Amino acid sequence: MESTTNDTTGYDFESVEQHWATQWHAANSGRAQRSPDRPKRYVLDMFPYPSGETHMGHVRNYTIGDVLARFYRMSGYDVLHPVGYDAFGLPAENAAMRHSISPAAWTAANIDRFDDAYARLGFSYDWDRTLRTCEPDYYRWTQWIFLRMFERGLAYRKAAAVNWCPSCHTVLANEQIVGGVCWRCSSTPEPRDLQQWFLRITQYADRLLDDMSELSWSEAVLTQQRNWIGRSEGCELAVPVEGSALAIEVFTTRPDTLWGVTFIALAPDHELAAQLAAEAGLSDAYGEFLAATRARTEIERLAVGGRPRGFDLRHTARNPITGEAVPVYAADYVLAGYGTGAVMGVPGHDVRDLDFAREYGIQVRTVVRPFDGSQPSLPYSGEGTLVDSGEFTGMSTEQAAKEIAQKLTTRGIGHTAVRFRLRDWLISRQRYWGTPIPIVHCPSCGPVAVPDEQLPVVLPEGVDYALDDTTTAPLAKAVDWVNVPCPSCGGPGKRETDTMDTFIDSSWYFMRFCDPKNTTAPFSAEAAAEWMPVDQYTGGIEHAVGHLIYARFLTKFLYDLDLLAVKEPFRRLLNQGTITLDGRAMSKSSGHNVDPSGILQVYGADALRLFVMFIGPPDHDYDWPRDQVQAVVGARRFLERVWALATGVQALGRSGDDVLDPRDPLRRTTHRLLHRIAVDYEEQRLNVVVSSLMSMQRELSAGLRNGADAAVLREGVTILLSALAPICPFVTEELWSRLVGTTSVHAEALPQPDPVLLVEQTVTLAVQVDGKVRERVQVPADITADEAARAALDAASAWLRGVEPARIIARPPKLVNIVTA
Ligand code: ANZ
Ligand code: ZN
Repeated sequence: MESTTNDTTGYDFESVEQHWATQWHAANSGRAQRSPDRPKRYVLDMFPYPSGETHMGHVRNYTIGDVLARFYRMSGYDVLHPVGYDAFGLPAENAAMRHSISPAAWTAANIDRFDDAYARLGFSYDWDRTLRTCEPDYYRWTQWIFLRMFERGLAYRKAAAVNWCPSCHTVLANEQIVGGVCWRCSSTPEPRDLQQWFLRITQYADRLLDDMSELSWSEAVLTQQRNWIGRSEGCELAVPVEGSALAIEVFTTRPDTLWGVTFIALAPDHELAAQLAAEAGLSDAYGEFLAATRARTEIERLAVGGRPRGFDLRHTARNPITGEAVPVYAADYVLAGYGTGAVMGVPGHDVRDLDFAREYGIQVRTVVRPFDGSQPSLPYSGEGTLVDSGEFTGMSTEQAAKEIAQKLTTRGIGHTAVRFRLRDWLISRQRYWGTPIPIVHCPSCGPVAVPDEQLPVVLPEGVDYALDDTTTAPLAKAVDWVNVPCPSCGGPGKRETDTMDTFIDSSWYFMRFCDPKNTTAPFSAEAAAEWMPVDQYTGGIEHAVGHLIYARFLTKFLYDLDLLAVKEPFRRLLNQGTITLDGRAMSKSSGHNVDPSGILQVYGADALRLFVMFIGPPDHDYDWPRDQVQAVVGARRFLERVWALATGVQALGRSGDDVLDPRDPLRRTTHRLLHRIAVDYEEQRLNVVVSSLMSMQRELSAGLRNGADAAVLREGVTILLSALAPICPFVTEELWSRLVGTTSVHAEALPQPDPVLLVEQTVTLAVQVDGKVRERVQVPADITADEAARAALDAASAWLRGVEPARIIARPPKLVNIVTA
């Protein structure tokens, strides 16, 4: 490869970066290829959503991924490092309405800009594998996967009370409601009763939980997933209703509190509730209560300390263990979709039951006391000893729970049960810019799958996607597209007009990257076997429960279809910290933003990459300095010093015989730093890598000034360029081409440190106590004063007998004197 100029003085990053970016792009130098004899690493960043401009968060995220990909390539791995675009979604549609261009055109224009920016930043993607989820040759396979689920009953349609976001004008999945509001626009969702499509992720709840043991993810993310899946072990028991043949099934995790039950509560939507109301002649009033309940979202209804609303059903139920009669209510804090949709109310020990009991004047009992026997303040939900609980009085809660469950089972009125908090995934969206759901509704056959050979169901163009105030999807207005014969009976059918949640598109893209041009399947099992799983996945913590659960679910489903040999998609996960400005998240729309393109223009891509790696551990947040010029200028200066060093060493010329002295101190320093750098890359301490590279440059530059051996300097600079190459690909390539020639630094293996040079030299340290030599210990020759003092204190502990030293005089590495008086 040819270098740009022969200029050995000035570092002109602009021409260097332009030159190499063009060359790499033309050669697609990031191309991924598998060779049977080499290990692989699949390095992936959560792919971008192509809105407006790239921002600093993108730069950091994608630089981390690129640095790791380049490091693995130089460490002997076959690397797959692809990029694509999560190109469907609401923002495109909203922006398109504002600027009156089509969402497709708006998206395509953004993608072009992103591509340019990424090439400019030197990201070493395999550009032949790029994909866009909004293109028919991608979403055809999203539809194909949906149909495989539909055939297996894993995709189904049902009427449900769902959360409607009035400003996004679509329903939301549970995962898209964060802190009670819409994840995207922060509006409060409204409940609506709608026919919607769901994916039966609940069928995978156990596996999603169990397989977490295979994952090298942060405990924070694993905990969030565990809580989201929410496995509860408890007991289901039948509570008979008096004067009726009916029994209410309740689910409880605390059978030990059965003596504290003072009411039974049904979810308002529970069918028994309406039935009991009817029996009591209260149907009209109940209808009103139900309507009022439905006007509140689950989030409002579940708020602790809120005012739960109930309806007295004028019935009593019999506690199956104590035989006591208790009133039956419908209560809006009881959810139809969890457990059995009915609870036994224990206000003494459950916070929401207590809120409810206070509201309705229901008796509150204490049946558990802390182990110390004290009177607890209520509700008391901790462990303890049972009181006023018949034959179980005096028993521990744990023991009683077991024995009572046992008793219920033998009497045939209950059994142990496991319940999950996870709900099925609501995937239909009433918006235009998404993957069409490949279903035709037929008045006689019901929902019918579009046959595979008719895929893709192409999203029609020219649709009026302006929003009205109904919940009807824009596609309903595309009459010609909607009306089609039923694939099954040939009668008049209508296409499904909802589109899919874009989180489906992003739940399988990483598998498509293995085989992006496949026209007969989403990907071949062989191609997936070559690259899956993703070895290193990088992206924001905000995806801890949405995307990462969905992606795990689809992976398991495709595993079940025998398309994949792995059950988990992402082996190692890195959640990069967020970049803020004045402590607030950056946002383009409010102008509270740092635009990378300005920095790129002034300092170049290498300096920006170096800076974002240097700012701190990849998983830590970082507040962007107001005085960003000063900050990035430091990175730039370092590169200028590397440039001066390399060109200075080049000017020394070849020294003839390159015999390298294994005892040369400068060599020892470079090799030791190289050793540390390799370890820190592998452990993703990228900011520490940068500091080591800076030390290496300082040592070598000092060597150059002080007339160190030319061969040693040459070797040192080669090491520095190789080790810096993953972070600053342009300047290292340029200097490499000048100094070493012929090859690309990025195609080279990272040099191995010479083990001989790593062996620590040790010396004998004399340890004095009050001027008398008491001990001698072996210590590293380069021990610091602090380390020497610590080693001395350890060695002399028998002489000190716990006396605090008054002073320690350290003369490393030979002598430490501990003064006691
Ligand atoms: C009696 C009891 C006594 C309860 C006590 C708790 C404490 P987790 O652990 O989250 O699974 N529950 C059951 N089904 C419900 C529903 N559909 N809507 C609202 N709450 C429901 O919660 C299980 C507990 O949540 C169950 O145990 C039940 O209250 C309540 F001292 O039963 B418990
Ligand atoms: Zn039909």
